[in-house]
Amino acid sequence: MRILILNGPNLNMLGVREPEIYGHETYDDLCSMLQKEADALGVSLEFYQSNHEGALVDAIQRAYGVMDGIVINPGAYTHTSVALLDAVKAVGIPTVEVHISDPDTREPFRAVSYIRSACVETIKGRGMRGYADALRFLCGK
Ligand code: CA2
Repeated sequence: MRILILNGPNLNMLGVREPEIYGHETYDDLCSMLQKEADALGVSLEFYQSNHEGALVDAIQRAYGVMDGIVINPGAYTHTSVALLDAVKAVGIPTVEVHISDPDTREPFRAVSYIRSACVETIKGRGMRGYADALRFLCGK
């Protein structure tokens, strides 16, 4: 089983600022933690992070016919991007939406998620652990 771990804008800044919201762990810490989880589950991961909407759409399209699942934290594009919604619908790959914080309890504009309707599950407010939970969900564990 092959899973794409996709992160959107500013998630490469994890651990650098706003630790009260996003914690102290870095993007590299996140990837290491997920790789260990994947090894235990016997699945193969590919990691990709971009600050650019089109690059994220390209990554979703590249996954077509190659990946069995996608774990995506679209960052701020969650609340704006019809293009990411359409890309996930277009490829038809089971996709889990993850958020480190719980956007529904923050500013009202964060309560809107365009991508949610194309996702098989949404996991929010569990910190980085949410990504591992998403991985296990896709593996049926
Ligand atoms: O809670 C989440 O995971 C979010 O997807 C994170 C996005 C935010 O726009 C969403 O509403 C919720 C922002 C990611 C920015 O990450 C930062 C990391 C360190 C310092 C500043 C921002």
